[in-house]
Amino acid sequence: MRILKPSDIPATEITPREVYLKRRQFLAGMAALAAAPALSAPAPPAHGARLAGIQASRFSTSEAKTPFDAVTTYNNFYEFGTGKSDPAENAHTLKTRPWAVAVEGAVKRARVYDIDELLKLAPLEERIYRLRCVEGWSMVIPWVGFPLAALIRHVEPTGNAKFVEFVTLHDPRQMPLQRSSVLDWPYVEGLRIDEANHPLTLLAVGLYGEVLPKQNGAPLRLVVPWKYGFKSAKSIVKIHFVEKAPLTTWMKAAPNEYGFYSNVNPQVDHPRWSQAKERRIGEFFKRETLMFNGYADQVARLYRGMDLRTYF
Ligand SMILES: Nc1nc2c(c(=O)[nH]1)N[C@H]1C(S)=C(S)[C@@H](COP(=O)(O)O)O[C@H]1N2
Ligand SMILES: [Mo]
Repeated sequence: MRILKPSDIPATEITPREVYLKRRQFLAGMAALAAAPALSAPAPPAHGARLAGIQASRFSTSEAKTPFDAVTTYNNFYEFGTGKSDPAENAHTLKTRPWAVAVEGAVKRARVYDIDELLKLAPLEERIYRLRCVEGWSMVIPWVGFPLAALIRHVEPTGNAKFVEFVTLHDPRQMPLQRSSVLDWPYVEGLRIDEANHPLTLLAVGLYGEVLPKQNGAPLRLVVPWKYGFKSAKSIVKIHFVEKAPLTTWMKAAPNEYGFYSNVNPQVDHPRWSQAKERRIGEFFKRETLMFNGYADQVARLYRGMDLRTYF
């Protein structure tokens, strides 16, 4: 996102996925001819355990889903590398059991949850959401999870809980890029309490009916479909209720480029590129980006009276 100069941007970031996959296959084929045992084609994406008892949701889009193999091989998860295929290749070192999530701060019932308790906290739903990355691509992903509001109800926030901070695991033995300073670790994101309580805000534990693949943020990640993808913190170990807006990782990295709200907004450009259009992964022609990523009917009221150029 910020780290790469245009000249450094790998082809995977600016090329439609089919094109680069074909190119990779071609290059792999050439390499195989040159050094047969040394290189092989990339392994197909691994499938996980099926999740049981998933209910459909009225919040799902009917748009065509992005194929499983694209959702699980074209990722942003800088803890495992900055290239789109790095997370799928490297995230196997992440250990997702046992996994504890501390829910703390301005709440009456702070506690540490085991991930398997969280899986039983509320009925699991399938939510087919659009995901719009700030880089200009988008996908449609059938998440499995439950509303964050269900967890918030359990811990009973106090009047001082104005914001919620989400913190990713910090363990350089499991997350190799945390030995580098490419970002200020651990990855931190945040929401205003009303955004966190909004019925669209999801804690995801799966996708395509299966346990969440590691590269997608196993075992627990946030999904906030009307905001740019980077708000959706992966592999969460702490949910912290606070009085002041958390300083997020991307605000620290480039405060003029990434604000706290980060609502998808085709009218407010990133300082270095337009946000008016997006490329849906798997499609050739660009689409118009929709206000609040198409969720304006549900979320515009949260921002009534706010200047979205100031609060970007
Ligand atoms: N911990 C962590 N969470 C993260 C990221 C990251 O680098 N580290 N990348 C973000 C970005 S930029 C996007 S677009 C989404 C991508 O989610 P996906 O790979 O499951 O599609 O994850 C977000 N969550
Ligand atoms: Mo992103």
